[in-house]
Amino acid sequence: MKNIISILFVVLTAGIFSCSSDDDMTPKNEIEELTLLSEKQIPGTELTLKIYQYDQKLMVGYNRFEILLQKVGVDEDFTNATITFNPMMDMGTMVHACPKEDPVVDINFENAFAGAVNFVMPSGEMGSWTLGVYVEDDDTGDSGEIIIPITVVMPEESRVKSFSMGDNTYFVTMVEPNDPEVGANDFEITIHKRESMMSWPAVEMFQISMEPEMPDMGHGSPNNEDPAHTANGHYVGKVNFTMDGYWKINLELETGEQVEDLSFDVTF
Ligand SMILES: [Cu+2]
Repeated sequence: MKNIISILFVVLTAGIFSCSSDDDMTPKNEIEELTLLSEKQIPGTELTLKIYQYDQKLMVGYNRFEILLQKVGVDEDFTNATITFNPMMDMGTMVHACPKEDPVVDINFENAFAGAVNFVMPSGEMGSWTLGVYVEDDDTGDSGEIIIPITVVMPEESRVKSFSMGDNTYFVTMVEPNDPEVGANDFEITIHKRESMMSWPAVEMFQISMEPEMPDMGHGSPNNEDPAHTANGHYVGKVNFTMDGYWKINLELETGEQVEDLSFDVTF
């Protein structure tokens, strides 16, 4: 019976694909294929904004965004602007921000501003998040901000770790692998310092060594590349998963005389 169903499925889907027009063959790099978070006019300016998120849900971790601007009445993307992200969590007795990368015109999509926000805790009873997007029109000098209420959820496996060293608290966020597979995967983390509730600068000073292991099977893997700092607090290397299952990626972060050990779980 199972076989018949799977054959039927193959025949049916083959039918669907053979009937489809060329329109369905558009490459997967259209910005509209991302998830539209909000579309608004920026108060005090002649600009409208569309902001897209990469994943269906915003998560505790590294979230990428793309922004398109247009002048009202002009059917063309506008790029002569400066955009600032203001992520804010209201916890009742206090508010705090989180690490972020302000949007800049990027090569991912033509005329789109690419940015990111590292949410450090989920929305819930503890508090609620908003994402402020402040836009300055560099032609006219006009500026304004929109505040978007958002919901941030916790992923099944944590992608943000924090630790204290000296007087400082640091936040380590796993950016890649996002979609792990057997073989060599890009490995990327960001490191930020909580300077104050509102200021979370990137940190470039760590030397990192990495050792992936399968704790249930008692083995690691060869041919890994320790993450090294590239730019803006991003550290990039390679992690080699020799099989699927539960992996623990052990990291040793070192600066000066101080060392901190932490790990990320990856199951696929
Ligand atoms: Cu909070």
